[in-house]
Amino acid sequence: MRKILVALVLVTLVVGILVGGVFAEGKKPKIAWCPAISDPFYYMIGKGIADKCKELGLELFVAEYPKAWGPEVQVPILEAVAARGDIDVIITGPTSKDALIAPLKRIHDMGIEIITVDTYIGDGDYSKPSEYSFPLTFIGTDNFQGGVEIAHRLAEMIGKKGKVFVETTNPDVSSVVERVEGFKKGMSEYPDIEIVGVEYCLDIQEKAQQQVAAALAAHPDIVGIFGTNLYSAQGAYQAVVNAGLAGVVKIASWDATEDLIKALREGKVDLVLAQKPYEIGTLAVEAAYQYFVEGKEIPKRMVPGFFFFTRDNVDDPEAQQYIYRAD
Ligand code: T6T
Repeated sequence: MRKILVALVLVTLVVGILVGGVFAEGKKPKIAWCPAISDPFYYMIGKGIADKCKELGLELFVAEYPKAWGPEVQVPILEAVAARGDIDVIITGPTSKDALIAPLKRIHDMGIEIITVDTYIGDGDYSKPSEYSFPLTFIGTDNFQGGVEIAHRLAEMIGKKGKVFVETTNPDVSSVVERVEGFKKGMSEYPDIEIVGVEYCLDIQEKAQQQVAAALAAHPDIVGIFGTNLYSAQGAYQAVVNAGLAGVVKIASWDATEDLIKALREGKVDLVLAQKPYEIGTLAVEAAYQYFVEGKEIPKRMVPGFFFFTRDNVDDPEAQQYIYRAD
């Protein structure tokens, strides 16, 4: 009996050491970065991912940067990456909160972990069981809050009265949907401000420009415009400049591209919200490392902040870090 007990203790110890050892060492995951689109914001996320992978000694595969936004372009890229057979975790920004659930689930079922950055699937709450709660985490800006704050700042700029217009990208993309909702919520506090329209440019700058030009023609008394992402905002200010209304129509924009920062300096844009894409990228890789190598539980949501550029602070040395520069 004693011998059996000793043997049992020994077996338990050996198994414990083995399991503990595997856990402590962990497997370094091979990461795939699958951007949602080719734009300076996504390049900055990619830069954060690449730098952090280098620092942590992780292998990285970078998929192509799609030229257009949408599931029809994104899904085949994701599927090809999954089919490689050597990827442990895919970091991606789903281009639709609904249409990407099934394709990402199929990839997850192949044994590949998913981290969503910038945009989420479903309602983005991966902490409660649902058909879309399988990703490890969502890392992105508090878009609703950003929209609320933009509304208040734009309201101040236009004297809390008049017509405003929103140029955005798609009705099924979590990031911009929240920005518009936050903006509407913020504007609901100003009874003398009317939102005369919301248009969708599908992330195509020329379309944004045409839609804003049409809105200005239909409502010549528009005094403010919110462009919810870089292509919407860049198209919006160009339409306003072409209409000879620069400075008259106030423009609040999202995403600190060099183009928008220059436009801010030149008085063609009045406010720029900068997200923190580099930090989003580094956090995603850290999460993968902690999960695979350290066996840690990952928070289901991580929210880097944002920064507002105005003409008053645009040249401050400490503000320069927030400009998207992917060189
Ligand atoms: O605004 C970003 C991103 O946050 C959004 O989800 C899509 O558009 C951008 O990539 C800018 O083009």
